[in-house]
Amino acid sequence: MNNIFEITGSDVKRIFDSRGNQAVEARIYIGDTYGVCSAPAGASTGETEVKAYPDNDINKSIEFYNKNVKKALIGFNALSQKNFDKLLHEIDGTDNFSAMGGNLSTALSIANAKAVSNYLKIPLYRYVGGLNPSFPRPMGNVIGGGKHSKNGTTIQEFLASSQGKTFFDSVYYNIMVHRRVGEKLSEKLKNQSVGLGDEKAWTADISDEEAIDIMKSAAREISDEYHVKILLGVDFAASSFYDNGKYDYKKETRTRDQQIDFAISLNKTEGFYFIEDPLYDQDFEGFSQITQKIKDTSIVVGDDLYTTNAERIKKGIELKSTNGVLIKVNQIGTLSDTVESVKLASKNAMDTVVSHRSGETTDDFIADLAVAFNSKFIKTGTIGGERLAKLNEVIRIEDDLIE
Ligand code: 2PG
Ligand code: MG
Repeated sequence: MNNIFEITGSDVKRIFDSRGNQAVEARIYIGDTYGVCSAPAGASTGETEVKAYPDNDINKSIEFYNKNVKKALIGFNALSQKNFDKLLHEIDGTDNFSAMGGNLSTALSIANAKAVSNYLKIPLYRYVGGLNPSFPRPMGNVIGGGKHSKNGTTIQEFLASSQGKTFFDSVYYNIMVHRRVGEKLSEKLKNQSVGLGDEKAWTADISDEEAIDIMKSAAREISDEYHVKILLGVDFAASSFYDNGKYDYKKETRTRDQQIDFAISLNKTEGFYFIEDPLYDQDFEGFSQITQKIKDTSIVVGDDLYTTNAERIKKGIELKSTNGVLIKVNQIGTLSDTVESVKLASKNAMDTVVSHRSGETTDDFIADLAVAFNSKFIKTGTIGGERLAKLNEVIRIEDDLIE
């Protein structure tokens, strides 16, 4: 080897994600050491995020890798993550990874960072984030609908974030809220079925208003029983029920103004703290109207609005669209692009929220990223193996750092 961080090989294979869909997993080798990463997949994908696979076909990504990437990586210095990610952009040759697919670039990019952190024998959160790690709060999906289940609520996610003394405690209280909500739904719906959606939130044929009431009463009970503050939130994922200027709910339609008022009332009247994607993903001005009204008592977050894209975040900063940014690596395709977005957001006093996707593998890299980025929350579900993989990893990091 000419340099000690020289990439000696790489490998890409297909595995399966939590929905049973195929997912791409990549390995980057530095001698005997390697980093491995598998990419998740969204269902409510943003219009401007990079596409997971060319023509939706994972095999095209694998072919592209075998033909254009595998050889080009050999001998490359893995230590410069920026150059590695630049190389991926160059090999791809388009401005949005449409040749190789954003999930292949994501898996390779994170696998490279993991290879170096393993080689250096330092945890990924330290390698990415340096000396000042901090702990996010877990933000977990308790009731869900939208594109994540059939016949669920129109709003995609009803979320809880317990503010326990430790991350472990907060995860535990979130699970208690999930459990209590399940009991309340079964009681309410008697013989009707209550199931779990893609992210293991409860899903049932109820209205959004009913979901709000159940969330509030379950959270109040758990809060009283355990003496813990619990923040509530929603991810509207509003692009998924936006149609021609209107927002189509199960039983009613809201105009843009009504939708703005509804989002504001969730904070002002119902006390919800976290408001994600309340409008469709082109309405930067509408977001701004909501944010100006509730920014002192809530975090308004752009997910589909920004797609972890620094150019779009810049626009959001100029228009004061939100005070929070959701962060998903595979929306933009590389770790370096993600870091750029996080830095831009943080510099402009916007909170970051590192997030899972609805289709997940057991990869836990978002745990390290949330700690490295000093994110306010990590949004990654409440139960389910692929969700707990991330939460348990933050618990391990907490344990290591406290000892
Ligand atoms: C979201 C995500 C994760 P998806 O909208 O925030 O909850 O969903 O991965 O389907 O885009
Ligand atoms: Mg979202």
